[in-house]
Amino acid sequence: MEPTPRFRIQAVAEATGLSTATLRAWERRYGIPSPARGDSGYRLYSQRDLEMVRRMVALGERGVAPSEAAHQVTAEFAAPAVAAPAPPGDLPASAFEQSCRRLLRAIEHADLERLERYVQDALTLGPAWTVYRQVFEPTLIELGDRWAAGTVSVGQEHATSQVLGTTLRNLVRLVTRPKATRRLLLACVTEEQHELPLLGVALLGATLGWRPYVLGSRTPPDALQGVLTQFQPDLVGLSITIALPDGLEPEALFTAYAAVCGDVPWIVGGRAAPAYADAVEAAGGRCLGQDVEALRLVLEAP
Ligand code: B12
Repeated sequence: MEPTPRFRIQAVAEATGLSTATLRAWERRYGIPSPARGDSGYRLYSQRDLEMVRRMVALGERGVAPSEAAHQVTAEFAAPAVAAPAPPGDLPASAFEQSCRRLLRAIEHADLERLERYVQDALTLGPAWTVYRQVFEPTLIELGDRWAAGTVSVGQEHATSQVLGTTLRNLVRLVTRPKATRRLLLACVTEEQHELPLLGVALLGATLGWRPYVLGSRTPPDALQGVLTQFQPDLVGLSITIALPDGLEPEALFTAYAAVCGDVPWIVGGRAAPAYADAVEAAGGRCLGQDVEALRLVLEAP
């Protein structure tokens, strides 16, 4: 988990629904969390600090007293999810890292049965979103690097995408709360085939109480139009992983998406999104790039 401090207390209060006074009180009483201090002495929380606060809130909602919750959170955040023996001659690996290695080994050997089994095993390591961030995401990134280096074939990449894609779709379905009412419509921009990142966004949305609808790859503005009236989403998310094809004007493209979305707010994210931030914002959308924490704040806003 990202240990670098970067959130001010107000942002953490907004992200967790707590008052800044409660955050300070928990810090004073239980040392949870212990944020770093900026140059002028203000508190700077890391992603880990934020997760600790969220865990305190979740335990509180289940009726656990704050002092008891504090003990539990301290213990949970002190150790990896599963104590794993250190491989000889190597640094101790967390259960998440071990899981990534196992998945990559199965991919290397193109052993789909093992891959499916290891994916299922990974799901026991924590909540769906945590497993996605800690295991599936790093595995996918490493897979891409190996493909680029020529040590993994397109077939291995496709097979992995199938297994993870199916798993992620199932997770999104399982995590979506039956009473979720806020609708999140997700699509890849025109020509974009990378649907897996969008499934990650859907999983975070479902985890935070949204009802995601994933249209998937290659969704040009007119294709989006057809479903928008039917789904009536509260938010539209567009994903862009690789650069737009030559000859496709970003300004024209995002203006067309804006026209289709009408009054519905729309956001754009993904690896290649920052390159189009100006065009997105000029058309009235919001570009979040790869910043999952910014996405979380958008999804948690009332
Ligand atoms: C799986 C994969 C494929 C699969 C996709 C299958 C599928 N159903 O999705 C297939 C085989 C189809 C494929 C095709 C190609 N791919 Co490919 N692929 C990947 C791989 C390995 C994983 C993608 C992934 O899931 N990443 C992990 C996710 C979690 O990370 P992420 O994309 O950053 O997403 C997060 C955030 O960005 C954000 N986010 C994403 N979308 C959105 C949307 C909103 C609204 C918001 C707010 C946030 C947000 O949230 C996500 C969750 O945390 C990547 C490697 C990589 N580093 O990503 C290469 C990669 C993206 N592919 C690459 C390439 C080159 C290609 C191809 C051109 C060639 C090829 N490999 O066959 C084609 C192009 C197809 C096309 N026109 O789109 C390159 C791109 C390099 C570049 N310069 O842009 C990469 C980086 C591999 C590499 N290291 O070189 N690919």
